[in-house]
Amino acid sequence: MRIVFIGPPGAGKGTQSVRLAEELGVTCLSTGEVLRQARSEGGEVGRLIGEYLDAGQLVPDKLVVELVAERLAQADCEKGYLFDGFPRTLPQAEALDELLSQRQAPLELAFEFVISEDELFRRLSKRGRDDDQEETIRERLRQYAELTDPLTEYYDLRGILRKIDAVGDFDEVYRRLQEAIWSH
Ligand code: B4P
Repeated sequence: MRIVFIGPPGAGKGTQSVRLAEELGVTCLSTGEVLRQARSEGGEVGRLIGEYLDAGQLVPDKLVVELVAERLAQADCEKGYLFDGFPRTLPQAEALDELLSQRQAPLELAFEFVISEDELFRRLSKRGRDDDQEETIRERLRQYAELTDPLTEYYDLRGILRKIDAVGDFDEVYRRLQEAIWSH
């Protein structure tokens, strides 16, 4: 299967994607993880990426799309994949469509994680990653509303959007994802 997860920071995309990808036997790709890894490797690109992450801003589309294109070309993506946190902007969604149309393998499902801001703050302040400071979380939420939220309409118009209530314990949210997949 070919799936993308869309949702605000802290909605639980990363938490759910690993288990779901394993159950479906597809490759799980988190652009957040890929970017944090690139930062930890250092160098000019790593330093630049780190600046965006620490400011709670999205990394420029061109850079992210290049990383994803490289990853998609690897053999393990042939069996399907689950993208966690990609695409995050309309240009990224269009670039992904372009890459997939070359492979004649369009996306099948786009899950939108729906959750309140209060719950997001509660979760992220408990997690305490470098970019989980209050001011950075606010900026990430602002970027989400401005740049990522419009993607839901993009996928809804195609009939592949499924909204998932992301409030509840881990197993409950996971069951909702499974049900949406079974009824697909
Ligand atoms: P990501 O790594 O994608 O992380 P996230 O949005 O903060 O969190 P996620 O939704 O995965 O939440 P998680 O499961 O961890 O992005 C980080 C940054 O990378 C972005 O801000 C951006 O700068 C950059 N980036 C990534 N992709 C990009 C792209 N395509 N373009 C440009 N920039 C990009 O859960 C959060 C916490 O909640 C955890 O502690 C978890 O334990 C807890 N939790 C999860 N589910 C729960 C539940 N059901 N109940 C209670 N707690 C729960």
